[in-house]
Amino acid sequence: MVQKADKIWFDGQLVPWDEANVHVLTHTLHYGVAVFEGIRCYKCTDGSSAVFRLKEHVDRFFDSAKAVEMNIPFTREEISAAILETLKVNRLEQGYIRPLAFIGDGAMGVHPGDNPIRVIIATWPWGAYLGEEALQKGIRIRTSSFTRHHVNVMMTKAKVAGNYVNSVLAKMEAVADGYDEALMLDVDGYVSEATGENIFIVKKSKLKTPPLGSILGGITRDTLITLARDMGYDVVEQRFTRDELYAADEAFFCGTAAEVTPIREVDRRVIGAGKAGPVTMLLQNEYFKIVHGENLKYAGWLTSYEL
Ligand code: PPE
Repeated sequence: MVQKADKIWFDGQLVPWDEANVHVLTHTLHYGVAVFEGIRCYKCTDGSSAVFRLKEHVDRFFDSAKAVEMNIPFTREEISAAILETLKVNRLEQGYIRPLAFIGDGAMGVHPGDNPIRVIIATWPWGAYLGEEALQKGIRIRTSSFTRHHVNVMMTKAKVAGNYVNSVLAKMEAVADGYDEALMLDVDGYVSEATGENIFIVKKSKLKTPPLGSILGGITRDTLITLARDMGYDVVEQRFTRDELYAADEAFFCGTAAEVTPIREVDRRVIGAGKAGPVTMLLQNEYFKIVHGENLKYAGWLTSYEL
């Protein structure tokens, strides 16, 4: 169960958690057109709290809305300020932030007509997405029987609620079969991403991640590409197949929620030494330093707030 906070920001007002409700004829509930973000804030080593890459998340929120022709009735600055306000009112030192824009009730039928575009921002404490142990020991995954969206079937660069039916099906299948997460292939059979994470492989100290085709352009992916290159690693954005993944020295998933999660087994094949790899753990360690404000080189990615 999600841990309740005091308030949810709803169309410009802070309303009590239990009163943040919608009508059952909310258009999005029927047709799935909503856009959302997932953002983390961390308690920093100096005792302050900070949101990680707020600007990039808010920009992607508006880019997603544009892709589905949704006019968010607030500016980027208003949404950013509302996120910080919601964190403060909920006194959240560390956790997760979920902005969501959706189509309200009014007209029914596929065309949303002039139905209002409504926006909420919820926050809650959220620990390790795939469990603390996963971050240390790595996870076991399987290739999904569900294919990732074709780029002309869904707006894959947009974080659209309806896109996630595909993720939910893949995740349920993987968990029911005893795996931690699903690996999704694109329509051509190349490795795409997971249900809520991007993927990297490491071979001979070189990193490879799928290009921006069918995948969500992850902000964590971008963070790790920047970080790895700054640390002197070669990083390429290139398609690869599942057998290349099987033969990798290391593999890991990344995302706001999943952070940097090592993969130790894929489709019953052990990856590398069958535990979190050294490059993966080095990057994970650096990532955690950055989000906790311990690496001033990347301080520009943090937006501090006072509680
Ligand atoms: N791919 C998908 C499909 C995805 O949903 C995410 C984020 C990513 C890649 C990584 O993107 P980024 O967070 O910008 O690095 N998934 C979010 C949703 C998790 C959920 O269960 O809800 C997240 O990590 O917040």
